[in-house]
Amino acid sequence: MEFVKYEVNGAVGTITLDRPKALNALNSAVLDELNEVLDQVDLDTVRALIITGAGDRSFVAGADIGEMSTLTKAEGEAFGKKGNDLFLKIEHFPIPVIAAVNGFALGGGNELAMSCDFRIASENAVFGQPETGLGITPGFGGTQRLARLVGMGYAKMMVYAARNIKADEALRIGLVNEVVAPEELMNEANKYASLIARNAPIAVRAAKKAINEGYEKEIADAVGVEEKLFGSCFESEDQKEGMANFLRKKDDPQKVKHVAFQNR
Ligand code: CO8
Repeated sequence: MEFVKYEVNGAVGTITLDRPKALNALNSAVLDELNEVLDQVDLDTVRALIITGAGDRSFVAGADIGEMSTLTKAEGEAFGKKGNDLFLKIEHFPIPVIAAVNGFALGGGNELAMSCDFRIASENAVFGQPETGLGITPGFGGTQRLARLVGMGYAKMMVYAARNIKADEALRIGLVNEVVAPEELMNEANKYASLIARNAPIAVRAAKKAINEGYEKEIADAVGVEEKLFGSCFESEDQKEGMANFLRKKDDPQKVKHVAFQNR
């Protein structure tokens, strides 16, 4: 692939968007390649994904402004749908996806980061939705996910004013979970991916589904979603092994600190 690299290390997959001449901006080819890479992830062995940008300046500097500049109304809608379909695929990807934000996360870049399960940023990261300054609205889910993540007030301020914010402000408003030194970013993202990967994969996937599906529902219906997914875990070998391990006597040599879950 020309713009998207994929690397697997144990149970952690890392997707790197690599289009240096445009600060990793998302053109149609990048979106297509990212979609293709997601289809290639081996869900039997990979248990967490990290998405990052190549280089030390930019995660993704937005959708490609050159490509968008001549779109018609219908083409604009179609381009928006292409991004939205892909970002929904990331949001609902069966395993957790972590955004490691290593610089500019503007427009479509911030929208990509927000479609991931959570975000770890380097100190030099910059977040924003500059679209109104370009004569458009955010178009890859920004008007929706930003308000859900940081609340209406900050979302409206960022979108209407098109003012970029630095990592510390993003942390304060809850747009990112953690901010670390640039050289620590991938270590930190890998640390969380590894923590996720050592837990029972069926349970982790069920938890992601429960949080995502329940979030849009009334609480009484939302806990119903959880009940079903919680119940389904009891059909797994990993639940049996995980609980049996806990219940083994303290001095039982068969008891291990972390169960090597089998994904079954
Ligand atoms: N699209 C295309 N090219 C870009 C983009 C982009 N979004 N961002 C940067 N580039 C290119 C520049 O044109 C430049 O190319 P060249 O060297 O050939 O001139 C190269 O990357 C380096 O950029 P700069 O020289 O501008 O670097 P600076 O350090 O001076 O500035 C910035 C860095 C601040 C990131 C600046 O490049 C910038 O403001 N970029 C645009 C950011 C932006 O507005 N992003 C939002 C785009 S709109 C969007 O994402 C909407 C998403 C939904 C679309 C739905 C469609 C229907």
